[in-house]
Amino acid sequence: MKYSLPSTSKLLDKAFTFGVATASFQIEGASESRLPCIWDTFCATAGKVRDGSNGDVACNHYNLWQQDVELISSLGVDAYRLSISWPRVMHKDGSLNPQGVNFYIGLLDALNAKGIKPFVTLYHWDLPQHLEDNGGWLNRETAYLFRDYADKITQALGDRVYSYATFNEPFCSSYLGYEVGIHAPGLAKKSYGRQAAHHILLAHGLAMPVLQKNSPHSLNGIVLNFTPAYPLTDSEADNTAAKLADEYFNQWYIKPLFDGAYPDSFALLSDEDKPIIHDGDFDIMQAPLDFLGVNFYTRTVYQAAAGKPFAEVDMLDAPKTDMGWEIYPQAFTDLLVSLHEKYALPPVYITENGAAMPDKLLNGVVNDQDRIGYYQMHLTAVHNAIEQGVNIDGYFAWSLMDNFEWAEGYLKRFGIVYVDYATQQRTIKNSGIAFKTLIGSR
Ligand code: IFM
Repeated sequence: MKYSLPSTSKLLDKAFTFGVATASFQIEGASESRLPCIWDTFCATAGKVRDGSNGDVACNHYNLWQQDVELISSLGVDAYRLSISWPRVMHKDGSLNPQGVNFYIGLLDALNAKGIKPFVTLYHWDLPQHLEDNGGWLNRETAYLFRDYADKITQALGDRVYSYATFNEPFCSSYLGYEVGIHAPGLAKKSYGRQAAHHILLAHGLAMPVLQKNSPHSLNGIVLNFTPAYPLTDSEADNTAAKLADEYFNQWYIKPLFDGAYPDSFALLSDEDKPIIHDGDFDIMQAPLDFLGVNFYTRTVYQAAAGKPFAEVDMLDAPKTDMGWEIYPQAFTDLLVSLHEKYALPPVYITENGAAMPDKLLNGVVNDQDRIGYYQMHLTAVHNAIEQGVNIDGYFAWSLMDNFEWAEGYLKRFGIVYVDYATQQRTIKNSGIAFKTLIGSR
């Protein structure tokens, strides 16, 4: 079992970075040894998480991290992308929590000892609850508290980190969490989503110089997710709908970082929905990046509709993953090429790509041919983008192992390693074996 790429592909250079990715709340468990976060509260609210589950145990990675490092190493990857839990490493008074910091120091030391480069994300959605109680990302002050957290934790971790990302997917934290409420903290108001996005992008910009000062040798940047928008037909109206959707869901989070402005359709927001922007905010947001992390899973199709700027179309007959997300790898190449054409990008890392599939563990084997097909098509899509001139230096599979999939709880499996939650037994799926073979073949 092996993914195949042209023998001259940049993906087959030893210098290209292959890794696997996770996030703190999704795998760590051990919620009793950290402060509560917004996802603890959300999970405890009836009806918010589909299987009524929470992150109290998850993959018990907090206790099983040593065996997990062996597992990561056994895959032969060059890098491991993890996130730091803010509520694990900081006390309420803003001082560092040595127990939490030591957990990450042990993990980072073990990764480095094995020659695995740590890619660390500082915020993958687990905002301390006491900060949410004070307004969360609607409160401008949270951006400054994030800078302070970034300052303290990066000093404490010293030179152990190969790459820092400030945020994972500002779209999800702001739109899903504050605008439509299907993620924590579960607030649902357009103005909230736009204001939260503004404060998160501000927090990113405030933290970047801190990272460059405290960790000058690491690659410092941000991870954004994109769901490219396609028109249903060639009509001008559908094209306009897709363009507006693209601005609202994708460009909103990248344009301020490179162009120092929101997309033109900002003008379409009512005054009430517009975020409060202070003079100089866009200058802060435009801090130079050492890399851009791109997460890609699927595309969305739009058509024009009466009374609203765009309407999403469900592509009923299209192939889909277990999340119901359309499998459309051409959108990955199109996206990477279009970002390269629109913005002066630094080197790009694909920081997440993968698929949830309805896996079955049978006689110790998960024969996930559907996921293997997904990876094959998307690795090829990345190769094609590189051939068209995009500077891509790495690719991370989402995810190392099955884990807590947010509002879907444990019902959806994204891992290339299967997790039996009753026993915490890990089994490398056939997609993981194929990943290992590809990496080993270089
Ligand atoms: O599991 C998530 C991850 O936390 C962020 N990006 C998308 C993944 C799949 O939904």
